[in-house]
Amino acid sequence: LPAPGTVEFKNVTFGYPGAEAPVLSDISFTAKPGQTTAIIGSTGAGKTTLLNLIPRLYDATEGEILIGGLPLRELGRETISQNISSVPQRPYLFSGTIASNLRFGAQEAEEEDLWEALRIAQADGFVAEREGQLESKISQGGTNVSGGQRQRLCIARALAAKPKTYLFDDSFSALDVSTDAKLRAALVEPTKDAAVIIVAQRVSTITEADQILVLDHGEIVARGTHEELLESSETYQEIVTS
Ligand code: DCP
Ligand code: MG
Repeated sequence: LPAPGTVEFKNVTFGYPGAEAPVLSDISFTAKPGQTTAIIGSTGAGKTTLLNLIPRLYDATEGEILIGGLPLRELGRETISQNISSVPQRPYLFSGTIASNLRFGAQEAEEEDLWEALRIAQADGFVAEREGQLESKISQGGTNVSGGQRQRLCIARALAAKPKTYLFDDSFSALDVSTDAKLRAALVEPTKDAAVIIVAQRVSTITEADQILVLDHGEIVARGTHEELLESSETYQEIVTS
């Protein structure tokens, strides 16, 4: 079997229920542990839809998705949530404390583990400044923290769960360029044995990725490293220069 955490798409097609045309067509790729797979493409290309198939928010219409070589459809909800952490495009926080939000996928985590996750996510500074720190209250929907803080708390939550597969949907775009760079540098060590799939808007976020998939109208129109795509893909060149 492929290593745990490996995500394989085999000829996956998906259409939203009731829609005529599929949103994703014949998607095939493998995201391996120890590697970063980046997905880039214009708005509406199907990036979020593709990521959402992995924790089974929807099931593929055709084709197959395998996690660690096992069909996704045969894995239980619990196995999926224990092994895959997803930072959604619109990250959400629950009403409760910062600690309870961070322990969502990691009930057993010690306070020290939570602080470590916050440090990696570049969120320790503002949490330390809040009255009550880890015990400070988050209001319903997380409206008493800023968008960028919410995003970093959700990244910390994903890290605290120590999954084998990380999904980041445009998780770095609300951060300023310098925080984005610091966060991604800090992520290298804790995610080094995991399969990391990143949807990005900024090319600078993904130039180091092991493979980049260029998605256009639900199809992978090019794939390769940043250097390879600069040579081979007009769509990628357009994204880089836009
Ligand atoms: N779509 C839909 N029903 C949904 C979600 C999306 O019909 N519940 C449609 C809208 C788009 C297509 O699917 O035509 C792809 O949407 P995505 O959200 O997957 O697109 P991206 O994530 O690539 O776009 P963005 O960069 O704006 O996040
Ligand atoms: Mg999206």
